[in-house]
Amino acid sequence: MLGPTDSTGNQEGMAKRKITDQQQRRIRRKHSTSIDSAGKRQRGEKLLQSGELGPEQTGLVSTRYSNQVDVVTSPTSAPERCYLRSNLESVVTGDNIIWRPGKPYGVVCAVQPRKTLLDRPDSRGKLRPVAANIDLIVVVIAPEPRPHANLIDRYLVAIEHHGIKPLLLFNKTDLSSENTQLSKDFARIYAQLGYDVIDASAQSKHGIEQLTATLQQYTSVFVGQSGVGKSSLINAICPAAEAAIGSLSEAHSKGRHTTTTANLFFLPGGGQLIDSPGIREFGLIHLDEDDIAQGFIEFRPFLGHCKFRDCRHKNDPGCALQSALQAGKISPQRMQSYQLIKLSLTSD
Ligand SMILES: Nc1nc2c(ncn2[C@@H]2O[C@H](COP(=O)(O)OP(=O)(O)OP(=O)(O)O)[C@@H](O)[C@H]2O)c(=O)[nH]1
Ligand SMILES: [Mg+2]
Ligand SMILES: [Zn+2]
Repeated sequence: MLGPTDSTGNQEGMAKRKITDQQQRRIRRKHSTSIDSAGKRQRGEKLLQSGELGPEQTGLVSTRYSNQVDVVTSPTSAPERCYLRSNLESVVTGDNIIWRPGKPYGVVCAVQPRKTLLDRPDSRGKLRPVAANIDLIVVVIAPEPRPHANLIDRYLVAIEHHGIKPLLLFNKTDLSSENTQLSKDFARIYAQLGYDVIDASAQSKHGIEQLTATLQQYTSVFVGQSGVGKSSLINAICPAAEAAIGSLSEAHSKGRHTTTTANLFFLPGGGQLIDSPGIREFGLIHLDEDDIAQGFIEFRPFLGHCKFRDCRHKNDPGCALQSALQAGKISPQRMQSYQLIKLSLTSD
């Protein structure tokens, strides 16, 4: 079917003009957003010079928006919206900052050094920080959906690489399914490797007290396959957080908010939780083979002891990892997982 023609009856001319119009619109939009963000950044500087702000104090970023952040100073304080000083490169949820309060807006003046930083690639593949100072990642596992050792190991490698403490939470202990035994076996295997493991059920509330007590000491995040019960667990620990997350993602999909990172919540029993759907899935981005090997904690004593420096830890002569495997110090399952993850790096 032919498309509409312009007044001269020339289809080609119409197509050309259409592209040009579209391009012009795009240029106009781009131009206006850059003016917009530059303007907002200048507002931070103007406020600083205005003399209307309160004295410098410490605070914690609870939410990052495109040009502003919410800052909290205690578990009970209301979030205060702040502009950023123009020289601040990146400020994310979980950042400890120095700020000056003001009505209606304060200004963030400096970011304190970070203990840890989670990042993920944006739509162009560039790594972007998502959340700072997370010191515990709770990997949620359940009999349903069926757990996979390789997936658990991928999480652990990424967590080890970030220098964050992992906790394996085996949820749905109330459930009896054909994978219940498998889930129990995994709990035992990872506990033997030295990982902290908690059995729990968001439904029966078994283990929730122990989880709450553990979370008290940390700024944590929940990760894991869809359907394992992350939201249910968060809800069991802190109903306010889950409700807020729900309403926020709803608002987000309607385009009302421009939250680019995640939200921080104070847990009623102490501790902080950082959450957003985006932060729950993070991959093994930008890891090399050494990082992968280091991510298998029981491999560490043997690394660097292979005969050849470029040992692939497969059939190579004098491989310290293969010797450890023969001696039963490394399980065949974890060795297989390691080789699979290495393979996936080259095919990613
Ligand atoms: N039997 C049982 N079911 C549970 C338990 N925890 C969660 N569920 C159920 O598992 C399903 C998924 O739970 P969610 O909390 O939505 O899982 P999620 O990990 O947040 O999933 P995504 O948001 O998709 O990543 C729901 O039907 C829950 O009711 C539990 O402890 N026992
Ligand atoms: Mg969920
Ligand atoms: Zn080797």
